[in-house]
Amino acid sequence: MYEHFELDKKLVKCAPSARQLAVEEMEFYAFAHFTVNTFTDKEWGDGTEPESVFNPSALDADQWVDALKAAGIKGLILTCKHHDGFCLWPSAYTEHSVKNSPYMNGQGDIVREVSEACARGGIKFGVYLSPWDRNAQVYGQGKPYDDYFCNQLTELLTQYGPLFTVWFDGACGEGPNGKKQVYDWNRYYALIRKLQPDAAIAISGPDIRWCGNEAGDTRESEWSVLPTSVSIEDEVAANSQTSDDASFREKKISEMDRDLGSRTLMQRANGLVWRPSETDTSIRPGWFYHDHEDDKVRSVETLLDIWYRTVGGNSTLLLNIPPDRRGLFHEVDVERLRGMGEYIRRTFAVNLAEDAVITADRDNGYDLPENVKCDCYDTYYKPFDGENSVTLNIKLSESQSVTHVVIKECIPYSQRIEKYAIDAKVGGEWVEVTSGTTVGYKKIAKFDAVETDEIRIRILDSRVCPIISFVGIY
Ligand code: FUL
Repeated sequence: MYEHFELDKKLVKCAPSARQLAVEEMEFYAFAHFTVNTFTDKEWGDGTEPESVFNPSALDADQWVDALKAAGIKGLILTCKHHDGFCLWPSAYTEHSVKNSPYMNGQGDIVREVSEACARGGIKFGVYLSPWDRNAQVYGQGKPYDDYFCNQLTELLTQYGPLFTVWFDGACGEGPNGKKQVYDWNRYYALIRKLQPDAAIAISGPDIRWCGNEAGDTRESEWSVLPTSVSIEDEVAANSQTSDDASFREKKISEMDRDLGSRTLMQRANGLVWRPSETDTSIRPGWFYHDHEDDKVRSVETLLDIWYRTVGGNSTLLLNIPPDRRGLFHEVDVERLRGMGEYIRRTFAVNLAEDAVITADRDNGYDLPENVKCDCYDTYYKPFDGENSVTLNIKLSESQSVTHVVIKECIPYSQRIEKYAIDAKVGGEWVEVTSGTTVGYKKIAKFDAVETDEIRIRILDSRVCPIISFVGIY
C-alpha cells in the first residue's frame, strides 16, 4: 500500500450529515442585510435607534426573489435581527420591532413577507438572528437573556415554514448596560434541532464553517474534513511550564488558518469533523445599503471570479445583496445578478461529456467510469481501495473548443482527492491545461480554450482511492 494508507483510511470515514449535504448542494445562496441601519446609514446600530426610522416605502420581496433567481441563487437568509436588536418581525418579547414602526402602520412582518416570497419563487429561506443585542435590557445577565433569545428563536423556528439554515454571528460585544453575555450555545442548538431538525446551524454552530474572511478570498486547498483540535508538537509541550496540563497539549483550530485539513495537520488530529466552508461576502463594500456605494457595486467579472473560486472550489457562496430604503434591491445590483446568471447558464449549457466515451486505466469492475455522466450520488466511478492515482479518459464525439472541466467527488464517501491534473489531446499530443489540489463537493477547472477531441483527468493523489460522482466538460 502507499505511504499514507493507514491515516487516510481514518480520514475517509468522516462524511457529511444530510443537512450539511443539503446546503452544499445549494451551492449559491444569498444574504439580505436589512434593518434600521439601512435608514441611519450605518453598518452597526447601537440599539438606541427609534423604531420610527424604519420605513421602507415600496418593499417588494418578490422583486428580491426574482433578482436572486436570475443569478441562479437557491436560497435567501434574512437578518431578522442584527446587532442593534431591532426585529423585522413583530416579536412578542420586545417593543423594538416593526410593530412600532411606521411601516404598514405597525402591522407589517418582513420575515413573513420574505419567507412567503421565497416559497412562491421556489427558493429556500433561512434566518440570521444576532446573539449580540445592543438593545435588550436583559443582555449580559446570563439566563434572562438566553430565555429572551430562545423565545425569539422559537418564534422564527415555528412561524415561518421550513428553514434551510440558522446563521449565528460570533460577534459578542457589550449590551445597553455595558455588560457582555456568555451565550448558552448548546441550549440554542438543542432548540433548533428540536424545532427545525433539517436546518443547518452555520458559523457559530456545528454544521457550516466560516471561510475565515469576508472579502471573498479562498484557499487553494479547501478541505471539509477537519480536525476537532490538534496535539501541539512534543517540544512545545515539553517546554511548557504546565506541560502536565492536558489542555496545553491541544490547539484549537481557527477558521482563519490557511491549512485546515492537510495530511501533515491530520497526523496530529485528536478527532475528525465534517465542516464544509461557506464564503460570505457582500456585493457592495458594506453589508447594509448606503446610497454613496451605488457606484461601488462589484462588477459581474469580479462576482464571477468569486463564484468560480467558491462554488468551483469546495465552498458554498453566500452573497449579500442589501435592500435599499425603498425595500428593493437597487437597479445596479439587480443588473449584476442578471449578468452573473446569464454567463453561468450560457457557459454550462451543453455538457460535452454526455456523448463522450469514458474509460479509466483501472476500475473495480462494478463502479464503472461511465457512471460519472450522471450528476448524482447513487452511482459513481471507483477503483479498488489503495489505488489512489488513476486516469479517466474522456473521448468526445468530435473535436470541440473546451474551456471547463467540472469534477465532483461522491462526498457521502468523504473528500478524498489531494491532487489532479487535466490534459487535452492537441494534434495527437497530450498537453496539460490545468492542475490543482482538492476537489471535494465540486471543482470547476477553467482554462484557456483548447480545440480537442479527448480530455484526460489524472488523479495524482487521493485518500484510499478517488470516488467520483460526476464529470462535466464545457
Ligand atoms: C459580521 C457582522 O458584524 C456584520 O455586520 C455582518 O452581519 C456579517 C455577516 O457578520 O460579523
